[in-house]
Amino acid sequence: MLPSDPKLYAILDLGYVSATDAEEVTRELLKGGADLLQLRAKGKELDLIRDVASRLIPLCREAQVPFILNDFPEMAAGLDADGVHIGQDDGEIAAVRKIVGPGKIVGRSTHSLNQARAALAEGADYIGFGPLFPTPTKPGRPAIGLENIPIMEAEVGSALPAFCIGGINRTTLPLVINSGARRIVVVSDLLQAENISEAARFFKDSLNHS
Ligand code: 3NM
Repeated sequence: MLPSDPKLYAILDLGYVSATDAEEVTRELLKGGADLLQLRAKGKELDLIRDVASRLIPLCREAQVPFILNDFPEMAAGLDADGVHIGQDDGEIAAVRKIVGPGKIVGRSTHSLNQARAALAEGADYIGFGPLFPTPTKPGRPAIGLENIPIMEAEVGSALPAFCIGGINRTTLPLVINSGARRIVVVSDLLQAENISEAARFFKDSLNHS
């Protein structure tokens, strides 16, 4: 189940963190107040992804933070992950939900207002909305900017948790919050922080006080 008012969604991206460091970094993210944790491992071997996921799930469970796997609904089901995150080209929510099973979280990336509306209509549990800014974590995807955040929050974010994503860091955060974002996903700024738990705490506190 999703937490009632999630603010900070952290992604453990194996493009930034080695499989060896995954548990330590996850502990830091959880300590800093991440409300959801996703494992993202583009282009990695399935066995490696399964191994890392199986080591992170108990940590998340102990912290009562949902563990979400990026892609691979079958693997998510097999590992009893709390949910799965899919992109625009990964099929229908209902089909994915059938694979991961009842009570599991299914989230969708959206890159425009219309995609956000469509994800709500088809029954996503939450959405990502971005990238707000160009970001090396997802190269080649055009930034959608900040101006549609209030419309997205009013139309979609009032019905399900909507996480703004893409290029959000401790410098851009005030701009993002002032544009109306209530929930965010952060990848590189957290994973590259000198003190990951303190950085996470900074994002979380800023969102809580906004
Ligand atoms: N998805 P960072 S942007 C994984 O817009 C991802 O759907 C995006 O990483 C989307 O916090 C993105 O390092 C990368 O910019 C976010």
